[in-house]
Amino acid sequence: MVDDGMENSIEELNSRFPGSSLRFVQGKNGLVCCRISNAFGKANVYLQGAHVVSYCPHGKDEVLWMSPESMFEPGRAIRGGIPICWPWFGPHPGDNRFPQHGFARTCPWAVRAVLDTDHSTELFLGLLDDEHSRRFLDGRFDARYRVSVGSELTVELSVTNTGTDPLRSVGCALHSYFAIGDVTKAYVEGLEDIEFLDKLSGQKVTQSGRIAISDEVDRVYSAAPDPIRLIDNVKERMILVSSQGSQSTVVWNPWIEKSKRMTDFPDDGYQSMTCIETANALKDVRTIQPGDTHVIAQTIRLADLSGYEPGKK
Ligand code: TA6
Repeated sequence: MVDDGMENSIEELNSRFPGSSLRFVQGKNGLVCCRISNAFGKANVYLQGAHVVSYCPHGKDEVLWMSPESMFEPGRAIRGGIPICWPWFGPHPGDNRFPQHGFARTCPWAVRAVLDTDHSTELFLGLLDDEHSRRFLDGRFDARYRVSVGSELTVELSVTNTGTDPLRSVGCALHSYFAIGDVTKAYVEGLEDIEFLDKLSGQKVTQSGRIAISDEVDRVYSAAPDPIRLIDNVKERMILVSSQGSQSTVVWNPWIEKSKRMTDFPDDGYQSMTCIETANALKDVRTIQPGDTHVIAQTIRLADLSGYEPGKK
């Protein structure tokens, strides 16, 4: 049941939300997908999980990585694109029977509005608490997700506490998978000198220099500098990531062994992707008081490498 009480058909969605740059279509395995296409670019968003699965600025290559082995099964997380990890990041802090990364990414979100303007096409999705969410989160909420396709892509999650008790220790990650030409020729810049938790060793470390990836990387940095740059020397581009409402950034590449262990992830998938995630993780989890709203957002834009010098701000 989606939050407006209606299971919308494709036809109903297209008649309820007419937009010249946006159409609802049948996606994989019967899941509904919203196709956005305007002068700036294209993006595809599945209603399950409010999941952006593709973003292509006009005339450019795909920005987001999608596993060719992602199942696109109802109720199962899609592997790639921008999963919404909410209302916790990682394993549930209190009950290991709960799904990793929360329940928002496997729920059907409702279409609330669409907006076509001269500078962007915006899709507004919503998720309300229900008997399913109350199995995992004792609280009332109204979650709204805005996907804006313009000269850049912005995804913004606004959560209002509609209950009478605080929503405590709410974690989140806009868990973006970025497509790169060759991970051994890509670098992440912008997190220099920032402390991170190395989830593999459990150690706290300070980042020295830019991030080069030559093994499994699973790190939670204790800041969200603006911008973080993913340098791709094969596609000769950089992906710039800016965050709002976040003071923690996750960088993840599963490398060889973990890639093999994931059933919806090709064994060599680690070579062509890296995740940079705008998060509220570890100490950056948030408490949302009754009536208050927390907003977290990630903005993604492409630039070429002309004039780029390694490490230059
Ligand atoms: O954000 C990195 C991470 O927490 C990794 O530890 C890895 O588990 C990844 O998320 C993917 O998680 P998922 O539940 O989507 O397989």
